[in-house]
Amino acid sequence: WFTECMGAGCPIKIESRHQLMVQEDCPASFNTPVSSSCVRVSPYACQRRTPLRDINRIFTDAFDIMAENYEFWESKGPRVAYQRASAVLKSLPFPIVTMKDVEDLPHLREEMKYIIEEIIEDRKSSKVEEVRSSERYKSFKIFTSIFGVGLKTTEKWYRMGYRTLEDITSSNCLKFTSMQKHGLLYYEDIASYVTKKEADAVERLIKTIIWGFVSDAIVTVTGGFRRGKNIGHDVDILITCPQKRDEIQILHKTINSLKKMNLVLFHDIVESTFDDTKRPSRYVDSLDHFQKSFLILQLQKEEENTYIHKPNKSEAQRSWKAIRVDLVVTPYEQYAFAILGWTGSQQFERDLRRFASHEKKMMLDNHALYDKSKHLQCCELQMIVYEFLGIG
Ligand code: DCT
Ligand code: MG
Repeated sequence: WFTECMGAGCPIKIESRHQLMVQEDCPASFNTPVSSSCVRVSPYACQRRTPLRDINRIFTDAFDIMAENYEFWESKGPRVAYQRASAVLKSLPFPIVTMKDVEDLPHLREEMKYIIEEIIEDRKSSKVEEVRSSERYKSFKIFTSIFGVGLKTTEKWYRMGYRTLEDITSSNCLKFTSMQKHGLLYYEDIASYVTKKEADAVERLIKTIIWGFVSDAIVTVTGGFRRGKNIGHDVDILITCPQKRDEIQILHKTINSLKKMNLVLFHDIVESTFDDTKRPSRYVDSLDHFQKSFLILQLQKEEENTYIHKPNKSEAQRSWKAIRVDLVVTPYEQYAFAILGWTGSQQFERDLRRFASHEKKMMLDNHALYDKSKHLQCCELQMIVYEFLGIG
């Protein structure tokens, strides 16, 4: 039902989330190279088309490293600025060749243009190389990639003098949470990519289990795979059912079934913290309040499984691979908003919320769309369509 809603007398079909984006004025095709002079780039990611293949990766990788490093220093302003600039470059349908190509782009600060200039001239930026080779960045990159390890723990370990994964695993004085223990146990598998084929296998498994006890449940793979990516770091799955009594039990039942099949290597359930009186959050990066489970599943390898990456040592020896899966259960009436919020990318979501707030005087989160001028009234899905297409 998410894909169809009724307009003024005629049904509006939403084939994909991309229809919510407003097309650029320039009729440029994204398959054919176009010049920078005919492209107008919106400051909002939700008004831009972003091709899956990033033709300016040499620049966006550099900006992503800068953003990550600022995140490691908990400098939110510069982190968001670099993420935003990186997203702008990812949307470009032409390769950056000269500085003229970037002169009119939004969100590009002088220091960022300097990095672009360095890369155009030398294929690399001294500032980015300095960050990339710094001991702190390298250690933070490793520690934060462990499932269950956030910035606070990373900071603590770094201050204690730990630098490498081996330092952590061989330490006698560190205490780990259960999540971290499992993160370390399956580190190589989790740090490597989940392929589309593996995501499809997880989707089939979860659907078979769920439809075994709730035949009308809706199960959708979201995140990067819904955007058409071929690889990801996890599989994000949204679940809902029309009957409230089914919704309440569905997550626990699913995990029990997975356990009976001996497929659960780790799981953690976070119960819903949904409180209607405390919403919406004005913070564009705020998390949602759905019931969810963070899992590590043991996925049996298929015979014909072809790796798009080199299998790591432990992965090559086993008949299974550890896969990170997020299961999220949403109330039926909030499902459309949850899908919108969980499809990503992170920058798309952030800008969608900023766009709603700054341009439409509304507030959007993963639960609803609120009209600020009408005492935070919850709206219907079709309102999203009308508002964002500007046809209300
Ligand atoms: N999300 C968000 N804000 C965040 C993190 C996530 O809005 N700070 C949304 C967008 C994507 C979705 O949740 C799932 O998150 P991830 O799995 O982290 O992102 P992804 O795009 O699926 O990336 P990957 O392909 O690496 O899994
Ligand atoms: Mg994901």
